Amino acid sequence: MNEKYDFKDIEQRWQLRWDEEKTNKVTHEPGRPKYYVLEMFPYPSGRIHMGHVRNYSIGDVIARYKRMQGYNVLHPMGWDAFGLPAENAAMKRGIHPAAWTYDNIDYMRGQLKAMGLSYDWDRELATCRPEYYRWEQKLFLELLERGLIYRKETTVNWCDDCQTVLAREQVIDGTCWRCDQPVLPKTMHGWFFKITDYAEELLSDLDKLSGWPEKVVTMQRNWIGKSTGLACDFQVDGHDETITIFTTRPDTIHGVTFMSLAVEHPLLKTLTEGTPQQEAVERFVQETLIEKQRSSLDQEPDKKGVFTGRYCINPFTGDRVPIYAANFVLMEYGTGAVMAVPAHDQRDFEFAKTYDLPIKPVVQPKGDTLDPATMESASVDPGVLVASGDFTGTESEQAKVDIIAHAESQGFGKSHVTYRLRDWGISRQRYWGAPIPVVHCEHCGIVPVPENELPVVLPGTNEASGNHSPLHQQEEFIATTCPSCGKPARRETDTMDTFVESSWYFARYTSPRNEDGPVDKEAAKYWLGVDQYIGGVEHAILHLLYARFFTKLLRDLGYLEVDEPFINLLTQGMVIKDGTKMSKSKGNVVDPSDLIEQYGADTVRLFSLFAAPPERDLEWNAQGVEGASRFLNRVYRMVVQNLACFEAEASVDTATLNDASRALHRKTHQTIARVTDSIETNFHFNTAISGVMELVNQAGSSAGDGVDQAVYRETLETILTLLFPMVPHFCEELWTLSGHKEQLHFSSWPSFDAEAAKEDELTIVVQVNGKVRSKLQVTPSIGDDQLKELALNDEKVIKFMDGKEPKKVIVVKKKLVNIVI
Ligand code: OVH
Ligand code: ZN
Repeated sequence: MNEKYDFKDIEQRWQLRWDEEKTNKVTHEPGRPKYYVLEMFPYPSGRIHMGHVRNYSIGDVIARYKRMQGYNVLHPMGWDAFGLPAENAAMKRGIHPAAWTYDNIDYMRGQLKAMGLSYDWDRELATCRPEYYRWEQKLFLELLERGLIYRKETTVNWCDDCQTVLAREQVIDGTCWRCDQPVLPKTMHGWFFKITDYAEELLSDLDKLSGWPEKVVTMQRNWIGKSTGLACDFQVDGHDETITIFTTRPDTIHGVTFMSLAVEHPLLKTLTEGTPQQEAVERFVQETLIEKQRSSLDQEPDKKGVFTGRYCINPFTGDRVPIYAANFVLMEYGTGAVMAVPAHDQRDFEFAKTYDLPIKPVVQPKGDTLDPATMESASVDPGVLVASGDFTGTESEQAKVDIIAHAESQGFGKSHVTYRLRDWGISRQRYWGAPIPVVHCEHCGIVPVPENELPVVLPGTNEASGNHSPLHQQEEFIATTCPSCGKPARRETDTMDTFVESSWYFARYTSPRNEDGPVDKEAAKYWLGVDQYIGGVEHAILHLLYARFFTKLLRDLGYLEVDEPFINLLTQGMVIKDGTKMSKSKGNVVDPSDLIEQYGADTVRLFSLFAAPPERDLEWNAQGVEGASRFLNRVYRMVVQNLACFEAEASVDTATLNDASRALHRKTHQTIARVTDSIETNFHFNTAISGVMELVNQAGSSAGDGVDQAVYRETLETILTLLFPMVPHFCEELWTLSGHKEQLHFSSWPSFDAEAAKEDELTIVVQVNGKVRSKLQVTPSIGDDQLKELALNDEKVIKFMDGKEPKKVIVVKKKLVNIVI
């Protein structure tokens, strides 16, 4: 018998067998309980990294564990294949993004297979294939028809040198991060998904996500950012226009001392046309627009503004207040008009200080009197209303309600809800993405590509040397005829944000080869929602929100029946080294393939599962991998040196066991309970593994004690079964070596015998000065110190000690504690 653990040979053989026998293939079996476990699919970036190893090891343990519990488990894998990195890499290397992507997929698939992950590879998908994105195009058309997608003009950051749109963070001090040329505002058309139509449901359905980390739910809630408040009309003095404001602090409305309008506000022009102020306002608007373009998002500009020469009337007080144009008011939020209450809003406060405008406190926080002359900042706390007419004396929360009701009854305002969430802009002026399936016709406008002409294939992907410049530079692609009038027309050249592909891939996996639609409804109904989704916390907001949104869209289009895609979510921590992220620039990257080469996949899996609980960061350490390797070698030797025990009965006869056998039998059942419990409570594989390690120790140390062979067999089988989800090749191999015909893959998760797991109890007599005063029931494994503690804290003992300090405590093992006072 080979007593050395030859991981290379073992892993290759089992991987080949799983491949050939399609061990992990899964089909829709109506009536059988299903379990869908999904890990976030990777970008085919070139090689897998430790973050992937961790993510996919966690997912694989769950998949295998649930299979052993009898579930029909769906565990698929694929590739999030479109996107900018492929285009940049292709540019750098002078190859086609498609060639680069497909090469990476082949290489990374090999790496994942070398990890022994139990995917149903027949369901593999790559989002850059027309077989995938044609269905995305179909969905696009269906949503377009329903008015859930629209096109609008927006202002973008444009670099004329690079001929590209820049993201906010690519604009550095008003210049392009790549070429240092000034960035210009440019208005462009773009496509938008109306996610705001679903804002309320995306918010309220967060309550259904009890299987998500609270932290992620909160992040989503804040991102959606619902606020309820008052929309209220202020009449412009001496003019027929009214200005509608939105405020979340209607309780402060009696403290309004001026009005601020965003520079984009349409009324600015109307109100100043032909007045002496017109020129000053126009100049300010122009300056501010340019400045807005230059400044970065995270830094607030100094508050600046200009008086319009106009006043408006506060409908609550009749006060006449000046109207300003101001640089800090955003047109995108609320109505672009802000009732300014400097006493209770910090931005308004700063503005009032700069322009010497009055500050009028109307909400007094408890135990405080606000004096405008000495206030150094706005007071934003709740309190009791003062100087607020009929509302004086009301608590601010109540006042909000009362004031909205008053405005409604008088007809100048109403309760209004706004969201921070904006519609999702999905247009990219990039080559490597899914083409948007519409045509622009001079006569007919925007015309959808007819369904039977889908997919609109990304050109140039068939030859390695194909043209991969952005579509707006590819005339052969652009020139087409109008599907409606037949005259020459131009194809849309934007491609879709790659987050669109990842918003519905989990649904496609349920019927990945379906040729009749994006999903097969029956398959989707059987498999969805995803019972367990696992991925990095960096996707807590956007990806998860978009996937939730798409689920609701697909439901409303009649494809799905679920409201939410992911029932349970596990967000894993980072893999770090020396306390920081692994990165090429820091030169601290550990390559998983090197580790697999040196130690084998099972050791790498075991290490990544053992080193930390999944939700925490995992600090890389070389000793940890060594330790995992030593442990597996030890178990390997233990099994091959004790193969004889597998000839013993498969069941244990508890009546005839000696002490060592009874103890090992007990430990075995306790370990089953502990491991199961660790997995069930938040997938704490690290404590599960510790449990198995203890059992291995006990089995090792009791080998010489004449242990019953049936007990030993039970113990070794339990160790292999419990470890199987984590180190599958290793366990399958030893399972076969020990004479089992059926693979562990098809075995059941062990159940534990509560009777067997119960500790024997000993009765210990406690004496005080030699007289028996109490008795204790304890487990046999208890240590002397623990026993002394118990005795000294026993109620009866305390009574007889009479408050005196013990002089001496004597322990007689397994029998007695004598306290001398
Ligand atoms: N395709 C998207 C994606 O994130 C997912 C879509 C569903 C949107 C790994 C590292 C990184 C690390 C360690 C050593 C070297 C370098 C997780 C990096 C991801 C995700 C999947 C796929 C990484 C967690 C952060 N991290 N820890 N350690 N694709 O290929 O980037 O969050 O769950 O596995 O990752 S991906
Ligand atoms: Zn036409």
